[in-house]
Amino acid sequence: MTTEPLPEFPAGFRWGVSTSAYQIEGGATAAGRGPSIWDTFAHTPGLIADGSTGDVACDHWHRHAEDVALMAGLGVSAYRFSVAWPRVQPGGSGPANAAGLDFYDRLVDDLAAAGIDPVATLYHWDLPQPLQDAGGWLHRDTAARFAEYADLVAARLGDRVKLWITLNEPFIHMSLGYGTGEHAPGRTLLFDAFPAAHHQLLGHGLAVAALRARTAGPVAIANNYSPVRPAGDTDADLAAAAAYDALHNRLFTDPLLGLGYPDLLGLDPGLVRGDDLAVIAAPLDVLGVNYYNPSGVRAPEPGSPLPFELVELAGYPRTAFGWPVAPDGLRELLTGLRDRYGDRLPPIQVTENGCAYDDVPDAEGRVHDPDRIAYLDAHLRALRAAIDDGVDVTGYFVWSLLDNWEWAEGFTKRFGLVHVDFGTGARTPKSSYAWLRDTAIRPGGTRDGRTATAPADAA
Ligand code: GBH
Repeated sequence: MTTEPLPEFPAGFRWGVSTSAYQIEGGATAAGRGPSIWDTFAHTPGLIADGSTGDVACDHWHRHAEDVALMAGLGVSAYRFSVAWPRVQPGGSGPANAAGLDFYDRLVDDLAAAGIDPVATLYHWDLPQPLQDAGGWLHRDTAARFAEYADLVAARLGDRVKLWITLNEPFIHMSLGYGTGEHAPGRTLLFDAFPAAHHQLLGHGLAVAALRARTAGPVAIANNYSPVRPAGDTDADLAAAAAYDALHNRLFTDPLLGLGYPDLLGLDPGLVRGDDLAVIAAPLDVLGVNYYNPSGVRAPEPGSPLPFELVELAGYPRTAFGWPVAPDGLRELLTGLRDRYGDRLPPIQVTENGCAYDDVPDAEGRVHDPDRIAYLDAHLRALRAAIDDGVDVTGYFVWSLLDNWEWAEGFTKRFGLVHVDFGTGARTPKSSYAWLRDTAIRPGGTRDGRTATAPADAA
């Protein structure tokens, strides 16, 4: 990390933190919530690294007021959370469960009272189990169900949410949930998972229409991107890299921005009906970009079922997850989106960026996480450089506010600015929390005139 002060960000730049419902809430059966595919998956022995579930997670269901105070103390201007579909429609269809929506209603009011913009993601992978039983995202009807659910949430929260995000990372949901089976619902269909791409996109487009009918927007989707680095310069490596780029970076974004599906992928043309592509290409106000790391790709071994093989990138430090720390990839990704999509590209907000480290409290109970500070510092410099390159980036959200339940890794990967003791639920701001507050969000206590109000004893 350099000792140069962070460059200034444009006036009005949105500073935020991100979380998702199943990863933090707990309250698995509270107020009429039904099971989601992640309840089913986590409760299946052998699928989660430490055998844990999200039944309690960070107990945000009971501790949300404390968590809003932590955000106020950090000085963020926005909070990205997700609404749990199985709280709103426990059966996946039909009228809203008002008691489930009450929770988000209170949360949104508490955020507004703290001067924090609520940014609501409608779907962060927690499909109501009854919809999975009917085929999940392989089933076209799930797209229509999603738009009905979007309408119910918009009817209740539409007057106060400052940015709507339809789907989180549909690529990861398709590939790990339906392709490789590492995530719920645990299907292993490889390239036969494509219907889960098309139906998520269709659901997105129908939900955009529902949100436009009920609210003033603005509306976004959050995709994850990974710049692709070919392992060598042979034609076979370059072809493999192009195939992986089309799959990871373009399968969702090309149709969203009106270019139709990339042709490299052999998507079954029978999937796409009528005006589906026009529905999917409904105008977006913001593109949400989640960035973690670039991908190394080489030509597959003969006989491989995939047209590429992922390889470790050499020469980068790694997080506790083993992911390379490559801030240059963020600048490359942002300028690459601008170069590929030009005038079709709406303003970008980085809706997730962050890292897992093995953070442990010291003898005084303080949690020092210099690696996370270095990670955030480097990625913010890369982001600022992309703005200088002319890319319109209007916000940045750290993944995550809290250490939380990291999907198949259970509680073994800590991404938080705030340490969570998963036994007691106790929250302890890490040194990165104070660093972000004092260095990026309001250097010198002044940048946006915001004053930290709580908690007074933050690290
Ligand atoms: C996001 O997914 C999710 O939205 C969020 O819920 C989750 O908690 C968070 O990130 C942290 O995982 O190149 O082999 O090193 C992230 C999707 C997929 C991004 C795997 C990084 C790296 C694999 N991730 N990828 S590798």
